[in-house]
Amino acid sequence: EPTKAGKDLKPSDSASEGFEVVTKKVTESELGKWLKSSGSPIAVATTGHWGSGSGHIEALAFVNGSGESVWCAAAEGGETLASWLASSAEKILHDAKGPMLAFNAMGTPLNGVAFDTAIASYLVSPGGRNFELADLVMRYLGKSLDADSSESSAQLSLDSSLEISGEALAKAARATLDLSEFLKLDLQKRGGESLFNQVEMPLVPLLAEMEAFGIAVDVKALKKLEASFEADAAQAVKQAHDSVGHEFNLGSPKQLQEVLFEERGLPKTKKIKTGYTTDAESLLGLLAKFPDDELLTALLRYREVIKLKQTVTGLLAAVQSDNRIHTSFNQMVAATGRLSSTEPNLQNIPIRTNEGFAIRGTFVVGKDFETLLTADYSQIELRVMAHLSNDPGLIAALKTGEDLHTTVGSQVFGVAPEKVDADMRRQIKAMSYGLAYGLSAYGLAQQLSISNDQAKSLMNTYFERFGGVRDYLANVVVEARKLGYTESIMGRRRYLPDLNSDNRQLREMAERMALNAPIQGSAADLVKVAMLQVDAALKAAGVKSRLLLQVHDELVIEVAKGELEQVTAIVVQNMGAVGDLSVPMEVSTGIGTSWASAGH
Ligand code: DCT
Ligand code: MG
Repeated sequence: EPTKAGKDLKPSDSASEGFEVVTKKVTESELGKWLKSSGSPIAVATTGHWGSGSGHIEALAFVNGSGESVWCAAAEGGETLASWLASSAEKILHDAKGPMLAFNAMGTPLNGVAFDTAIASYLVSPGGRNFELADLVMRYLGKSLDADSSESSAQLSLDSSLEISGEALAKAARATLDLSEFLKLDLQKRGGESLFNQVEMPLVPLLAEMEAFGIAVDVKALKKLEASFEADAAQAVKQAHDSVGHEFNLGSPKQLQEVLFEERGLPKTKKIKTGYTTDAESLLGLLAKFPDDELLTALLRYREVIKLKQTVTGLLAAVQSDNRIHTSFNQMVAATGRLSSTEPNLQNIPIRTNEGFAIRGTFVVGKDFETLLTADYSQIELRVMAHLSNDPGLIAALKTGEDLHTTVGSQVFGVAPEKVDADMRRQIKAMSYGLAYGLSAYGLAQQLSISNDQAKSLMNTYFERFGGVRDYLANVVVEARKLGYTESIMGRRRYLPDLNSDNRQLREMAERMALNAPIQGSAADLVKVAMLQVDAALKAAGVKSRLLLQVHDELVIEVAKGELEQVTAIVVQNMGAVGDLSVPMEVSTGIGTSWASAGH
């Protein structure tokens, strides 16, 4: 009789404050029998390695609902293991995306992961920095995993100590099972089940798939770009040297201070331990006062191109033998709910600059495909803000389909839309996004280079026209202070204990987060649902085209020959239908053989 998880769980030996698990190595046929009699769910822990869209699993341990355990070497599991992994039999894993990559690469895909304890703990504590199994069981269950297994299961060696590894793995599986019981209840208490089950869990295999696909790169063009940024940097160095009249190290803060504040006699910046700061912000401040200063211009240009060069070098290092870049999407890093990526970090590629355009130009369509298709949401934060605030003016402005910032500008400045000039539009745009990001009047003044009073008065006029937005934002903070958290449209919470801090700086930072978190969190919800629905619709249509990337509010799809029209329709329809907001979700698309030319 299969055992329901939790029902017959033997309480672990709390005296030892560890996990006592009896396990044994099994053959393929023993594994088959054990799995059959164990039912579901089964907690699984693996050892192996993974990353860059691939990986390999060495061994697996299994723990069933009664706390019984077996383990086996992956190579000895045979068809029995493969078919169980591929089946929908419910599995519980900790941070399953890595093992999914590895199993996919081995040709034995892992399906049926019903509960990922890392993902669950992220939703319970989205600001957490550490989602290692050993730390979580210590935090939530007050129990320790043995040192060798807490080393992250990927580190275990199988060579000389097979039995020890099996035991450590079994403990990890048992810890995962116990943790899942705890987190399931905790998620329930926090109303996070549907976000977990409908969004975050289904996203895990999708992200693994996208990482395995990767995106093709024109390596030659990328190397050229690296060389050209190097040349730009060298030129900026020369300009700086020429301007000063002698050589110096642009990377040395000490030499910089001497050149800037002594030799050049520029006004001193903020005092720091080692003299005066030469950070980007203060140099920009100086440049604003001395716009013709060649040294400042060269210095800032140098820093910019060095960063670009590093980005490109990082991209080159990430290219795999298939000439594709397989980034790792991270579901647990951003407290807002947004995805982030590493190796490479795709958010690092500048959006609007020529250099960013050049970098995206080296991401190209793969050889068996016809084109890249990009699709992104316009003004997603402002649409979310309109929906959440229910402000009739902002909703109407978004429904007209006219240029949003012009429409809002015309109302705030009280002039006809055609009288809203570029500068007015720019101010209004900064104002609107500023509100969505919790920007203060001071921050707005800085951004627009206007006085604090001017910024305040702009804000007041804005709020007169859009009172719903003002009331909503004011209420968000009050509510969050009372509850201790904010919530997105789909119930994604952000806990902000500092809202009640005695420290004014901490409190104000928490207030800005409270303003932004529901908007940013809802945008994250919507983009994630869009990914899932686009992916499901592409699969249902049986096309070969596939989702490759998600970055900012954009999806990048690789389109197979002859499928463009169908795929564009699927993408636009599914992205547009997400969320059921009180305003339309506007989607714009572009096509091209590179990510740059597919931009819009
Ligand atoms: N953004 C911001 N603050 C600004 C401008 C932009 O936070 N002052 C962010 C949020 C939106 C994102 O950048 C994209 O910027 P744009 O494309 O410039 O925004 P837009 O609303 O689409 O405006 P436009 O119609 O001018 O493209
Ligand atoms: Mg835009």
